[in-house]
Amino acid sequence: LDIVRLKDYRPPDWLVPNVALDFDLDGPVTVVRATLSVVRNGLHDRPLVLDGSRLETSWVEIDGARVNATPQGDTLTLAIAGDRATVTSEVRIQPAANSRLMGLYASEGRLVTQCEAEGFRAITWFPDRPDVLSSYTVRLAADKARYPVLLSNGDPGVLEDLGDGRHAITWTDPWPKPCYLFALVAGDLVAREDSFTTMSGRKVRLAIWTAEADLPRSAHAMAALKASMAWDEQAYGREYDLGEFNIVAVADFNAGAMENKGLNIFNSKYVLADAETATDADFDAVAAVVAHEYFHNWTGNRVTCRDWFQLSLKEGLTVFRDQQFSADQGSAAVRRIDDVRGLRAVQFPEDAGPLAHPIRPDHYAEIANFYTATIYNKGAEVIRMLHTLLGADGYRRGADLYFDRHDGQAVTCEDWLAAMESASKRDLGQFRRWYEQAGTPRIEVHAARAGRILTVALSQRLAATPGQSVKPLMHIPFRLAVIGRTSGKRIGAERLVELTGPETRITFEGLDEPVLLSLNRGFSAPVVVDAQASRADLAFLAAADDDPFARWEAMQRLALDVLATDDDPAELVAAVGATLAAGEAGSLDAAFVAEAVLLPTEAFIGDQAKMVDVEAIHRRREAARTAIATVFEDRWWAAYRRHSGSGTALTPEAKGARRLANVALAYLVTAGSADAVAAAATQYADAVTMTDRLGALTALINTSTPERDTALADFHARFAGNNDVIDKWFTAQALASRSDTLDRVEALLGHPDFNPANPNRLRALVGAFAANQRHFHAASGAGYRLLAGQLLAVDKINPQSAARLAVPLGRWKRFDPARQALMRAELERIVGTAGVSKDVLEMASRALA
Ligand code: B3K
Ligand code: ZN
Repeated sequence: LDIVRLKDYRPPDWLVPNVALDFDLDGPVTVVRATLSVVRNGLHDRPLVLDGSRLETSWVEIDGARVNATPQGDTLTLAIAGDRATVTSEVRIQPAANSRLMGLYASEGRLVTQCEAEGFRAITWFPDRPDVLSSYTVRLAADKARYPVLLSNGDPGVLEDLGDGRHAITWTDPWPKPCYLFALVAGDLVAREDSFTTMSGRKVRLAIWTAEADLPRSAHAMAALKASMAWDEQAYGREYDLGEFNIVAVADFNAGAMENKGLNIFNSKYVLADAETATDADFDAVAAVVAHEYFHNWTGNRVTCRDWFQLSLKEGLTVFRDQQFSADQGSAAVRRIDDVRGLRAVQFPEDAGPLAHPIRPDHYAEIANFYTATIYNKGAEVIRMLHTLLGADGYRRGADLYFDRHDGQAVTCEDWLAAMESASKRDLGQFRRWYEQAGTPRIEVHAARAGRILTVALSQRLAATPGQSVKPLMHIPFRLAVIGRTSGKRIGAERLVELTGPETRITFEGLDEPVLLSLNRGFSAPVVVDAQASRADLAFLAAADDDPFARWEAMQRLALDVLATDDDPAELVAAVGATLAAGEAGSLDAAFVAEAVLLPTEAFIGDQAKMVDVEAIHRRREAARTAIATVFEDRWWAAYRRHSGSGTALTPEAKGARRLANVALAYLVTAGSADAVAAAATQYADAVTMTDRLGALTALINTSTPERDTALADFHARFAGNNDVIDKWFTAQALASRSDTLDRVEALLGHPDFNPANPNRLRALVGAFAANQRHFHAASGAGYRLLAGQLLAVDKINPQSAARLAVPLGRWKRFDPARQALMRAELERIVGTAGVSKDVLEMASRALA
């Protein structure tokens, strides 16, 4: 494997201020003519080196003269005499045969592009790196009937009729951009149109393009787009900068969406939503992704990355921005809990295993493998910590300065930090380590009481990660408070402590009653907290902590403590009862209650132990679930009756009610009465939202009842042809804990609707199955074999999709020796397979290390 290293970064030898692209899109072969104006960058005599991948080159000219240019593998080297030249080339590419979904490819008969990170080289010869910024003029010519809509970045010219049943249009993007932001779309699409007037009074035309049948499902995305545009003006002072903004929904897409300048291309899963087909979580995800891609217009596009090691510069920042946006739109507390749950489910294990890397990595073989939860979600936590340390005003001044200084540039994480430092006058020297060091810090907490004073000692510990054995101390903002053990009230103000040394001591004075610590409030830092607390104290905090995150966390800690043993879960059951009571009394809202009464997942319980005991975790968790279900059966019924039937409204209250009703229904079915199964079947049949229909199906999925089979069959028939919904049908079965799950998944691999070339479908079945701890980690190793087999098959179609499937096998160190051997054997089988892609080879060999 060729390794690319940050320390080898050199500015580009040649710049490309202008690009003209001419696409002839008809037929199985697309002809691409590119005209690059190239300018020597600095004093040197090096040639122009262009990147290309799988291009069939017809000819190359320098200043109008043909040159005998022979590509060497994926590069084309051109000797240029002067300091500037015009380089023209013609290549042929075959989008219909492109199953990698990078570059130009076909999806349901439409032509679309995906260029980030290195897809542009599959379209034409070009210095494919983000620090080469160019102004683009793009002409698209195609058959009118097959490709009635022709889109690219920027502003459109007039549609020309070419007279032979074909038409053409030229798009001009006034904003220089790296080639990874180039996009084109051609096909039969219809638009939902709207407009937005910016803060300076410019009217922007908005369009969301979908297949005709999907048009009604784009209303939510449009509303989210307008809300995002307004929010970015108000929260960051950032205004949109083109006359139009287009979003296109595509069925086959490697990622969630892509922020191409003025032409965002989306995985249809993150655009299309209506009550019948999308859950409340889907609605929220659509809004978050629409916002995320829109926010990239400033954090990513106007200010872009110098090189791909800086990926978190745009991704961590933009995730933080979309999290801020989502928190402002609905229930901030529940959003925060959700963000943390996601971080812990994916990023913490990544940071604790062989695939750990800092948010700014310093080497990679295949950059596509670094679109990780660390870059995105830990990256967002790092930006959030800056926001916490600098305060909202200091942070905003820093962001303003960053945009002022770097508009139109390709910059580094260091530039972002330098702007934050200048604007706030704070020294972020030690804080920079968050960018360099992998691993989740642990904070050990010890408290000692003397009279009315409580002294709290907080020490940080950083475990070694691959390639980083010695870890200098971090700068960690840590929020904490004390809660009176008698009064149940917070005593004094919350404190924000900056942990910079090995140990930090703080005191809480004037205490008149016993107290408990409320730690890492709001999850102020992405750390693991090690603190002693009795189960009784955790139960108390779960009822009394005034910080919603810390309150939820107390219940999680209590559950983890109980589920780590074979103890009677009575204390946990009682704490759930107290939370239900607070909900009944109206002192907690339904959305929060629903989150708090859910037990941690089997995977997360496993993450707490040195060695995951798959069977014991399943057994204990089921026992606790059953106890919670049966002890409170009447109250679950009461909660269910009170909260179900909340219609289709998308208010936080209605969403919270649906959530709690479905949690209650799942507990009721677990308790096992025939009435509960009947209620689930009725809810399934009468549902007016996907939240309720899927909630009922999920509640039934682990039962062995005719109602389950009926609902599953109905779901498939009812939503036949709707890919996003059929994905849910696959996922529900892959996540089931029923003992026949592995056989079911094997059978589903042969289902006519299973298409591993579609990344969503692959993730819905195989990706979901790998998250099913009990069955993926079956002692026989059958789960591992299934995954590796799929990975190897998909690698021939789409290496990026395949490489992602290696991640779960990388957790082998956490399992018993027998499972370790089985998991390693599959990784070795993958690494030993001839012709395996670079993407897969890098992931599987890192996972083995
Ligand atoms: N920037 C894109 C990343 C897509 C690249 C996948 N290899 C999506 C996003 O973060 O907005
Ligand atoms: Zn992004």
